[in-house]
Amino acid sequence: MIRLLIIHGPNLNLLGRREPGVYGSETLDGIHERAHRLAAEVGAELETFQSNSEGALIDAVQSAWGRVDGIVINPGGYTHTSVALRDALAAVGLPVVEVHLSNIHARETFRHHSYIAPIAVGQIAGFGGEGYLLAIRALTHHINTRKG
Ligand code: CA2
Repeated sequence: MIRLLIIHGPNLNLLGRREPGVYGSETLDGIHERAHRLAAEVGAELETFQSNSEGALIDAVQSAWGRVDGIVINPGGYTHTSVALRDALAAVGLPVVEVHLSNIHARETFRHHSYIAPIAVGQIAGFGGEGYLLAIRALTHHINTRKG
């Protein structure tokens, strides 16, 4: 069975409770419920983690090594700032899919650059919570193809 980890960065715990116009009205718990259902369908085991702290996110990435087969990550604002988070992801060497609720390329210029994108298998942006489900499918396919 494939083991996946979804990681959410800062402020994503506020989902569904603030700025629904930008980030949608679905809560993180709602997204997790749908993600767990899909994971069961595609034969994956799913863990989720959210933190507002850069160090805790890096610890979560490091502790994924040897325990999971792939990571789905929405690094939130750290997408555009964190060399350290990118280094951690590169160090563990697991396949990564980067997810953003909003289309970061259609927003302010400072959101166009991602430190994570170059070390990710791919990026999904602009589909709201659905993006995590697309990422689970894409990552599962990627892992199965690589193994097979
Ligand atoms: O679109 C995304 O998923 C982002 O990663 C969200 C980050 C932002 O800094 C990135 O540029 C794009 C912000 C997360 C803030 O999440 C909130 C959720 C609900 C209410 C307020 C903030």
